[in-house]
Amino acid sequence: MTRAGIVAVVGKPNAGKSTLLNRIIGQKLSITSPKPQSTRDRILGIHTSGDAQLILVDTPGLLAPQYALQRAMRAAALRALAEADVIAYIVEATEPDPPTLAQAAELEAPPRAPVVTVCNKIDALNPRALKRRMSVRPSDIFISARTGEGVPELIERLSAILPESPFLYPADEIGAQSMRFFASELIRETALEQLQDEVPYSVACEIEEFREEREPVYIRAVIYVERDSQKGILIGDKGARVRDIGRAARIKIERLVGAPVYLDLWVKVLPNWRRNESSLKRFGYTLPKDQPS
Ligand SMILES: Nc1nc2c(ncn2[C@@H]2O[C@H](COP(=O)(O)OP(=O)(O)OP(=O)(O)O)[C@@H](O)[C@H]2O)c(=O)[nH]1
Ligand SMILES: [Mg+2]
Repeated sequence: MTRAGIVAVVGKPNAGKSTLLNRIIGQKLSITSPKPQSTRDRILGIHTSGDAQLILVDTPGLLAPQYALQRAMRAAALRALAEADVIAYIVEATEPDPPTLAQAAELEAPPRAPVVTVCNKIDALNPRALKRRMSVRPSDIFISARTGEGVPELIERLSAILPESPFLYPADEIGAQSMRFFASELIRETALEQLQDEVPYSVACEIEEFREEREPVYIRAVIYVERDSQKGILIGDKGARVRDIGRAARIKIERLVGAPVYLDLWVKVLPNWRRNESSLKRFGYTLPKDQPS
């Protein structure tokens, strides 16, 4: 008898959802950043061990949307909640009194699937504070996605709740998205690392060409920003900034594809793309049907 199903990983921005997905999968599939709102769409990670297969769905942080991209992000999180067999709701150990999932997601009705509340970042608490926290929230699972502490117990708890089912993916599969997608995400992550203030939020990345028949793998990618001034920042003095981003992103992509990569990186402006429905579609974000953009 095997168990398999979808585990939605949800929570407020920056709670450590993507770090947890990567920790469970044992490979970097989802980009992470100290800056909130790094994940913009659902990221699938598959973990098979023993007789259980967890199809983990990392999601954008739950927030009240203010523009079209954030509406698409919220919709992605809500879709994952609706499709889940189990929900892992991630809260931060350093947040004294975290809201319930229904409050954080502003849900009208509680979600259908059972919710496991996961208290992450326990490495950031001293032992006394952690003990106190455990005594006031005894049904939470306490973990550190950063160190891995508590993660095996979490996997066990989630596996036990999954429905009986044959495996839904081959047991050796860990992801379901394309190399193109991962490459564009790694470029965006690098931009998040190297840019400040509002600029990283205005970044989208599009892969125009991805040729892997020969080495080095050739990738032509464009970083889009919303304004000319941002383009100037991205390019930097004599192109230094975009060169640095390209170099750091190339190393990450090489690790992923396991081959040398030539990354041909460009910067272009697509005015106000975050507020524009057709631009969002072009970058692969899906808006909810019944809402205006
Ligand atoms: N100390 C500590 N930091 C952590 C832990 N897990 C994640 N972080 C840090 O928290 C920050 C946010 O992590 P992410 O995994 O990107 O968080 P997220 O919930 O996916 O964020 P969004 O995608 O923006 O909603 C990063 O700087 C992580 O390194 C943890 O267990 N302990
Ligand atoms: Mg994330």
